[in-house]
Amino acid sequence: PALEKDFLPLYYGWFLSKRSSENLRKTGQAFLDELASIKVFKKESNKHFGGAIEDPKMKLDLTSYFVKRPPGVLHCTTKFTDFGKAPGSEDYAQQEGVKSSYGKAFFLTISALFITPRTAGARVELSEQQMLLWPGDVDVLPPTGSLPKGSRAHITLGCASGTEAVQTGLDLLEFVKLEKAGNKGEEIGEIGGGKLLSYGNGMWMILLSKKIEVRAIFGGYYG
Ligand code: ACK
Repeated sequence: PALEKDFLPLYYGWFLSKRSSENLRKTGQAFLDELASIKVFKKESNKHFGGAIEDPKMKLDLTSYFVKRPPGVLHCTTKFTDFGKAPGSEDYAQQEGVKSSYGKAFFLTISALFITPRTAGARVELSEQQMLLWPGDVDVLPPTGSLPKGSRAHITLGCASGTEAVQTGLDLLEFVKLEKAGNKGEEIGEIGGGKLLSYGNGMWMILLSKKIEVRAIFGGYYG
C-alpha cells in the first residue's frame, strides 16, 4: 500500500511515437505551406493573420506565425489534471480504464487539420475503446456549453505568439459548434491531402481524404 496519495501528472493523454510525431509535424507543415499559397486564403489572411502580407504576391509564412510549437513528441490530452488540482482529477485518475490503459499502445485516427488565428491542430477521431478514456467534463465551450463527447480531441501543432496550448481544444470546439449549427463551411476546393473548408473569421479546416493513423502510448506527463 502506498504511504502517500498518488502524485497526479500535469495531464493524461496519448503520446505519439517519435516517428508518428515527426510525420505529423511534417504533414502539418505541408498543410500550412499549401494553405499559405492559396489565393482565397491570401486575400483573407491580411484581416485575420496580422496583416503579414502587404504585397499579395508575397506568401504568409504560417510556420513562423504559429511560432509556439509543442516541445518533444506531440500528444493528445485526455484530462488536464494539473497535478491533482484540476476539478475531477482524482475521479479520472482512479477510473479502472485509466489505470489499466496506462502505458498501453494505441492507434489514433486523425481526420482533419485546422487553423485559426490563434492555433493550428489536428482533429482526432476517437474509437469506442478510446472514448472510455475520454473524461465526461471536457467538451465544454463557454458560454455555449457541452458538445458531443470527444469533440475536443486534438493534437496541438502550434500556437500564435501570446496564445496558450489550451486554446487549440477550445478552437476545435468552436468548429464543432458551427458544424452543429448547420454551418458546413465553405468549400474552397481540393488541396494536397483533402477538401479545404473555410468557416470565416480565419477558421480553416482540411478534411483529410485519407485519414492519418498515428501510434501513441497512453500515459501521464509530469513536466
Ligand atoms: O495542446 P494541449 O491539449 O493543451 O496540451 C497542453 C497540455 O495541457 C499542457 O499544457 C493542455 N492544457 C493546459 N491547460 C489546460 C486546461 N485548463 N484544460 C485542458 N487542457 C489544458 C494543453
